[in-house]
Amino acid sequence: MTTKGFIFDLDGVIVDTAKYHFLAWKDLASSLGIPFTEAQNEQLKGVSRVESLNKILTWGNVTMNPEQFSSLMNEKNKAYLTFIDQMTEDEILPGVVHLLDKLLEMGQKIALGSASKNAKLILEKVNLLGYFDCIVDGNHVSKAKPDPEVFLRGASGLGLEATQCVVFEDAVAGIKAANAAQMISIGIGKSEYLYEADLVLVGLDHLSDVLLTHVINASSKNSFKINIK
Ligand code: B16
Ligand code: MG
Repeated sequence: MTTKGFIFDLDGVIVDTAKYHFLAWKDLASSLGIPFTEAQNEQLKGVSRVESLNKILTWGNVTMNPEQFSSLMNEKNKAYLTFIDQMTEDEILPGVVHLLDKLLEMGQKIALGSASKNAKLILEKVNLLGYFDCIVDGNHVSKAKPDPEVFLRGASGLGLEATQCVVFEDAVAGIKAANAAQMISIGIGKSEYLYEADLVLVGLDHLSDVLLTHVINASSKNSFKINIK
């Protein structure tokens, strides 16, 4: 059997931490008098912490000096970590553990490719860290998704070519990054947003054994697309 590298995004694919980002950003925004909605939070998915704060300040038409900016970033992260601290295995999204077990059993390689600087801590909290051969997160990249850097580093960390890798992603920018890296891109969420992905599933629990076999045996991104049509 061929060996592929399976690169997982974290928030929106393995766990739903977006709800905690929302609560922490909402508190911070309201302390600045900036309204912040769940729809705006959607636009922060997959976006780095710095960029998220930049967006919120732009929406609220608020400017500040670098010291204030950095202190708000710390404040938001402190609030976010109080939620992360309470996380347990119960918060792992459906189908994740089953898929990870299956990949392990099949001798496939597994990596994380996330924008979060808290990724390792979150994987520890939900007891999944042991599955990952390589972790690339917000601490290791200089260019955010849609730049392919995070996934290219994941491939090299696994000792594989980019074309031997598959990405699971819930954010449009992440799908663009996977495509730019020439990896098979599997969108997790709604096809109305993730239409650039090679395949879209509502959740990892919808990845059937037949589809997984197609993914593993695909000789290229293009042949995968043709085979699943
Ligand atoms: P942190 P992902 C992303 O995670 C989140 O979707 C995004 O909302 C967040 O701003 C970003 O991580 C940075 O997170 O503040 O923990 O460094 O989807 O790339 O796993
Ligand atoms: Mg995500």
